Amino acid sequence: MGLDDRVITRAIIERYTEKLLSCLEIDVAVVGAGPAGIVAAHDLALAGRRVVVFERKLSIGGGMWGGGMMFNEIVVQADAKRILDAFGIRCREFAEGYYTADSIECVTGLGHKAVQAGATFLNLVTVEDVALRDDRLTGIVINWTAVEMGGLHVDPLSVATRYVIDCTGHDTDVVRMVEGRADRGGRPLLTPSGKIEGQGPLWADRAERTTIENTREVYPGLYVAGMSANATWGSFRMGPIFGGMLLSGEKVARLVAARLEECP
Ligand code: 48F
Repeated sequence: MGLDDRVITRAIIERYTEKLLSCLEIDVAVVGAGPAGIVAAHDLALAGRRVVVFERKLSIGGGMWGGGMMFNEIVVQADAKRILDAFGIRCREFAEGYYTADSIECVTGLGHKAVQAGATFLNLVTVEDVALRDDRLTGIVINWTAVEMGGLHVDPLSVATRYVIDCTGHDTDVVRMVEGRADRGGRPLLTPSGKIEGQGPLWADRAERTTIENTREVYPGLYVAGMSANATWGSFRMGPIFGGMLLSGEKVARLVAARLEECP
């Protein structure tokens, strides 16, 4: 039997439309498909939650592909090795307490398990704004990244969600959007200054520890995880060590799952 181009086109459009329609009212929107976002989505999906990851780029993985300065190996500390093990990602001890893994295996391994756990990924979609009601984050505003790149004047669409996790890394994109609304329908962030505290210089040891501490709610309905947590709460950057990102994704999933259970 020959292949019919019309069926191929129809298959893509119908299946994607089905997928997109299932993403309009969800439990959790994860913004950014770096390592923290992927682990968070995986764990929330396993907990039975409707979770969608919005990623502006074509590829998921964020800053993980390139390891450090394009040397595609990453370093993970002892505390986080069990997460790589759970995802079936191989690593090797380099020195006591330091493990290395192939960054390609890491991104593909994390992504594969997250999709199979039930998380939906919408790549090529940028979160460009937020919806706030009664001092709470209630939704996100999305558009095709190509619209932004092309500078096209096209209105976005919106997604209603019970929680948002900002996993946008150094950008802290969602937190920035909320911060910008403090005096226009919103209120200050829960940070000491009420604003984004900003990212400090490189200090792997402190940064990795504080990433976990800073993984928390920063505005009603909005959590931060991964590098975004440190940039929001004013801690250090960590460079190409990724254990903190994995542990932060795991922690935020636990926190948000608990909140969702409080109000089913
Ligand atoms: O930067 P990224 O990998 O975040 P992460 O999970 O990990 C940080 C590390 O890669 C590294 C580090 C650790 O050693 O410091 O930097 O915290 O991934 C962030 C993802 O968010 C996407 C962006 O394209 C990237 O893939 N992103 C950023 N802004 C938006 C977005 C947005 N407005 N809408 C959708 N995706």
